[in-house]
Amino acid sequence: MPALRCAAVTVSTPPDPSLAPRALGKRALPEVWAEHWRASPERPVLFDATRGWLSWGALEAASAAAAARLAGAGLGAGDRVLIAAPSSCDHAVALVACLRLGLVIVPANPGYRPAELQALAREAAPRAALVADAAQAACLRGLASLGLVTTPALPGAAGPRPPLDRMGPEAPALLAYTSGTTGRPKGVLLRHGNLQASAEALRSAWHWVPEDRLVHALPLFHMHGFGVGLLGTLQAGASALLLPRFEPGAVLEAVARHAATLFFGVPTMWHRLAEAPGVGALASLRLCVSGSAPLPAALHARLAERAGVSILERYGMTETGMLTSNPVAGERRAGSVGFPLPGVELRLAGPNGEIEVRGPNVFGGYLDRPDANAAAFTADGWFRTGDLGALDPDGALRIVGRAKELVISGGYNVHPQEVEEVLRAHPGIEDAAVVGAPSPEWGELVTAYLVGPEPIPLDEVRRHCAERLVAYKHPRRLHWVAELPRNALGKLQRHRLRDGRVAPDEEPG
Ligand code: MCA
Ligand code: AMP
Repeated sequence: MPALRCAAVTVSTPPDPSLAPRALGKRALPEVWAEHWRASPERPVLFDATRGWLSWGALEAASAAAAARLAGAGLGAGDRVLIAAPSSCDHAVALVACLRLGLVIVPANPGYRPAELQALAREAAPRAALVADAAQAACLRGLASLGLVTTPALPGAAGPRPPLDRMGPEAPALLAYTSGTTGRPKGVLLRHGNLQASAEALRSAWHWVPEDRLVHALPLFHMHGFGVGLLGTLQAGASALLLPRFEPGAVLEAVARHAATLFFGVPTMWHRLAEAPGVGALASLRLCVSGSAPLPAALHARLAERAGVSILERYGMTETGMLTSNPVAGERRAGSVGFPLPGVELRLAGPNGEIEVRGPNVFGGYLDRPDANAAAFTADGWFRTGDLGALDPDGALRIVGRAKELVISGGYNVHPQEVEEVLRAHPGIEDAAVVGAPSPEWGELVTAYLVGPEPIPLDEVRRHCAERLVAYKHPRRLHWVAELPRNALGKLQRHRLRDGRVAPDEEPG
């Protein structure tokens, strides 16, 4: 039996009874939204530069109208809709409409290249796709399983108002794909109850109140921007400004101009903000949160020194929503991801301390992948995160490593095998290995080691990757080597490349 150490302490109890976590995992998302739009239809909820402020009442009306169009196009509960677009009010309204109608959202990166998008669509088999980019729409049109593709407006004519807000917590809500290690993407199916549990736990732990206003500069197609930023805002009855992209000046201006109280970022964003002129504007925020990748202790200190803010770090995953957080009231410890959130059980297993979790926020399994599920869950039902942890004496969790082969660059996950497959497909490359090299700005920088009969120009390698992979997966450093380190069984030893134990023939291009 492996050693098990459990984190018994949960993140601090909220001071106010209205912040106590309610019905974790037991309600569908729209149930609580309806309370907000009935109670305060005039209050602002979402802003973008095109639409200005949308009130809760306007969100209800716009999402009902969008749902009517989706229903008019023949879509009904359980149908999957692929959505790929930059952040905007229209995007958020489409997401809310899907969830109210019982549709299952399949989020996609609007920067995916045709092969990536088609692989995802083949696996997810959506009945419809809402895609902002014309080239992406064109590459989906050929797929027989898709009923319709519209770009960028919602499909169909506005029909009669369909039945809305009828699902229970077990209804599927989100099917998010992770690239996976074996070429075939894995579908993470999250139910309404899973998403509600995570959003409600954050509302409670972060003392998220209707008066809070978030500057939201994260993509809506990942759990951080969608599950934490958007669903957290809606769960709390609060408001958010949606920025189409992250730019430090625009964030700082929005904080000041709109009297914001919250900002959530990945460490790369915090790195850029720390050096931005006017970073002191962050001091007016009630809460600054970092997640998706480790926040270096030096960056934590730099932000304290330059902006007077103590960043709160938290930890989560697509499969589980949010898992742990530093306390809002109390020490926000640099290098620690804090304590389990309400409803989350956490233990460290085995000699390396792999983090295993359980709770109403945790997904039920990868869609139609018994192989992957057998590996991902223990016999007693705990989900293996693939992250390695250690507990401080007071129970606070530190992430000390990863059991999984993964590079996290600027908060985006890059699976080395996926990039290696693309590199090996080039006729001038015989073998390739991809690792993450430490980078103060990106956390890890995608770095490729190449073997070939003779080195081809690195620009040609870059062009090859750019055609096939979204920009964040591109190797930023390329090295030719005589051979790749492999063990006696021929297995690639990536750690030897990461440790710099293989000398490159050529310096980074
Ligand atoms: C953009 N580029 C990147 C990245 N982002 N390259 C490597 N890693 C990246 N993350 C490319 C650009 O396409 C461009 O390529 C070049 O790098 C420089 O672009 P730049 O303008 O500097 O970047 P940016 O557009 O400002 O993007 C940086 C960013 C972005 C804002 C930090 O990466 C971002 O939004 N990251 C957040 C990802 C996220 O939401 N993750 C959450 C996953 P070229 O020069 O070729 O044009 S959910 C998760 O992890 C769990 C649930 C959790 O705990 O949150
Ligand atoms: P994703 O699959 O995109 O949901 O990414 C989840 C992974 O991001 C986790 O398994 C961790 O490896 C990593 N992660 C998220 N938050 C943190 C954090 N605060 N510190 C270290 N790693 C993190």
